[in-house]
Amino acid sequence: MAMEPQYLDALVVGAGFGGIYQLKKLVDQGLNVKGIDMADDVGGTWYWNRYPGAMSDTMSFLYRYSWDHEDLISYPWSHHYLQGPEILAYLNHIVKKYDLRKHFQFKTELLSAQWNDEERRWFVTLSSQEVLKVKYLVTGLGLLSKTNFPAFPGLENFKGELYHTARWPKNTDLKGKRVGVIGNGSTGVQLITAIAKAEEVKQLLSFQRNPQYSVPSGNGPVPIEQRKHLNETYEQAWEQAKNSLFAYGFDEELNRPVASVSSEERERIFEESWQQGNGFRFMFWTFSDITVNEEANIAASDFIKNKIRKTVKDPEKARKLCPTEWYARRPLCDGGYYEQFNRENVDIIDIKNNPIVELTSEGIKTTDGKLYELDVIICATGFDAVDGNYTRIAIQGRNGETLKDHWSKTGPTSYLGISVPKFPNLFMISGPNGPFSNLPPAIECHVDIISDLIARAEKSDLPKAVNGTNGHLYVHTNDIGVAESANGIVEALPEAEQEWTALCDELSSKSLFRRIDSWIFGKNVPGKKATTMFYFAGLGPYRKTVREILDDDLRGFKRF
Ligand code: NA7
Repeated sequence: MAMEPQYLDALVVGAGFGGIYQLKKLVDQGLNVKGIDMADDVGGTWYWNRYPGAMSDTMSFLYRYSWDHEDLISYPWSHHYLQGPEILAYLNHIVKKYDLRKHFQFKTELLSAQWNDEERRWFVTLSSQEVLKVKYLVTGLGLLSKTNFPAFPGLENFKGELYHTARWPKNTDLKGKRVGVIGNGSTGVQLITAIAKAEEVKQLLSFQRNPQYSVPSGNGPVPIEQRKHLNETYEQAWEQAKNSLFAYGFDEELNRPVASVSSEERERIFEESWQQGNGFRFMFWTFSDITVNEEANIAASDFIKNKIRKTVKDPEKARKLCPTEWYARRPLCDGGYYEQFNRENVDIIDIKNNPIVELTSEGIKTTDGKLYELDVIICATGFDAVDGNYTRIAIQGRNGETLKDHWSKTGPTSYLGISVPKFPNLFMISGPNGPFSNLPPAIECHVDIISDLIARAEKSDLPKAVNGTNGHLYVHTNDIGVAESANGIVEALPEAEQEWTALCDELSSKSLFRRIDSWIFGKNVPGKKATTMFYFAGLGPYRKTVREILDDDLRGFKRF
């Protein structure tokens, strides 16, 4: 039997950094709102990515919300970086502190959402069989959330354990096992380092297609004095981060091309950064042109390759670990990745020259006819990033067009990374062409904008939902005439989306990142349309631009 629809002001999808903050904001704004997540608890990315070594590579003091000063100065953390479980604990702490759990419904998936022009609401179907009618649909589905699980032939034949890092099961035991890891991006590098260091596995083979550039993270305990100083200057620290390009806690170098210094000075600057640690710092604090100038890029790559050769004792392993592409993927850092290959039980299998042919019952077979016998295969193969979670759900705007349809010709697009024409009152947290930066402050910025847009829509007097007899909050459409109301809608104009898309494209046009097949330009998943996925001018300029748009009576949006 079909369930009675439940009327809500807003549905927030996702219980990660974005969903938690969005829910809090809308509750604070007096809306009746519900949050859902497929997982059985909060955490989003950090709920799913429980693989050994999972860590944020943003400094701990900036990998959190900025809006609770008391919490910022009192919540404990010990190291420069946070491990996955610490981030989960932090998010749980925030949910508890603000009593948000009661608004969330877990193990619940958004199946479909259809805009209804007559009622001016989203009709939403959930996996729980519930049907909701909501004014605002806010999606915090995660940039890196839908897994990319390559369809290797024979996947089903492997009789050992087969995992994807972003669906890591609880209580996995790798002791004494022969483990193969496919993929060596951010995740693979962290995983390989952690598993090798734990010294539990019998053998660890990294099935590597393209070697990556990684620099030390510089992780370690935070001295008490440093924390004390931070607590005294936290507001300035956020101010700096939010107005910088990537919000990683340093001022990016904007005026020092590699060619402007002597080779000795260049080495000194690279070495200083290497000693200090952090991938973003190495790429963006040292010089201003590593990602846009070929010679500068080669200088940085050569520095890292020399470090690899010095670190890895076996020349053949070192050769395999030295990248051959531009240094133009998301910058990585590690806690001793290259060092792990000095262990006898850790090796690299070059699957660029000898690709994987199939998985057999025993392990992985490559084109050179070799069969690598394994007990566990771990796919650290990344994500169908940014739009992957949107195109798998039927989100239908005006005229029945889905987001997938809308994006089928151009690739994923939006206005400000938030709003899409013909999808009224749909607000994406970190949608396509949002700012490329440390995620929590970017997410926070999106949530603040969305909350502002919703507050403005609310001012246009849509009737408030009322308490129903069944305990739900709902509105009787017929009683109070929602269908007749012409207010409360915010929607991007098509030309605003086109201009924003063209701007994002232009901003990345000179970047060497575009020449690499990575998720940042949608080039990591077979069949996916390669396109610009981010606004690359930085978080600071993004925030300034958005502020101007909001102050200019919502330029690029229509309201009705
Ligand atoms: P990434 O960065 O997309 O890395 C995925 C890795 O998996 C990378 O080494 C890929 O090789 C490899 N891969 C993907 N598909 C295949 C197939 N079919 N065969 C062999 N190898 C494959 O994902 P991560 O999870 O590491 O990181 C994603 C982001 O999360 C990261 O940037 C941070 O922002 C957090 P390739 O390089 O394409 O040759």
